[in-house]
Amino acid sequence: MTLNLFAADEEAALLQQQAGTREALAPGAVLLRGFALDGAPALLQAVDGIAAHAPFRHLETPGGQRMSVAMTNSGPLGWISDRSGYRYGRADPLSGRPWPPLPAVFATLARTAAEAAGFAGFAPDACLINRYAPGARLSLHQDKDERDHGHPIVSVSLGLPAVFLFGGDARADKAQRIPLVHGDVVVWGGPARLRYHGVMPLAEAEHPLTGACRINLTFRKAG
Ligand code: MD3
Ligand code: FE
Repeated sequence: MTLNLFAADEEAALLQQQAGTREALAPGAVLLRGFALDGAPALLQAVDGIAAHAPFRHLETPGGQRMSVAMTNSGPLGWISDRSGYRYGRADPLSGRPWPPLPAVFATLARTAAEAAGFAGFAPDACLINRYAPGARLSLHQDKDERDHGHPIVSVSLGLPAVFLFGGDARADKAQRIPLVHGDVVVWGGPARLRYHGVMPLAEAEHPLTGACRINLTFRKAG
């Protein structure tokens, strides 16, 4: 176990050194290593501000399972799941109030990352914020609750590293494993937009900025 933990630290350190590089994962999918590194403290501070008004919570799937990932939202639209299904809504069901507004640092990061990946003019109206504690995972799924799949999704990884699963157009297609570390940004558009994807159970570790957790921001044009 100790050896494994050292190996994980070493891999994360090597990946952090790739900050500033870009990698085409597939047609329409671009990994921008470290794109959010300089902005990360401000992004995390904004997450705290959002969570003070719309706390992280474990949503229930339509099948009645409690999700291991804790979620909240910012922006005019927020993604929710409950016994009646998955959807975007303007109000936080916990408070009945609108979701906290999209902070300027969020909107700017999403727009500049999308532009760097070839999607100029991206103006998200929803940011789903996922919080992973050790053991939390996201099983393979597609993101298709948004109205127009012509818009990309921009994802930002903060805190602990994770192994991302990048599958194909069918659930049974073999998935690539892509390690994502603090500050990495991935833009998913074009033919990659409806690919199956997920996140492996988070390994136990500590990050200097987030402690024992990983935060993922996904920016969407949902409405
Ligand atoms: C590939 N979140 O919130 S972000 C999600 O790390 C979600 O929390 C994961 O999947 C996370 O829906 C992965 C990467 C991601 C997001 C959207 C995609 C990859 C995608 C849409 C299409 C293809
Ligand atoms: Fe997703």
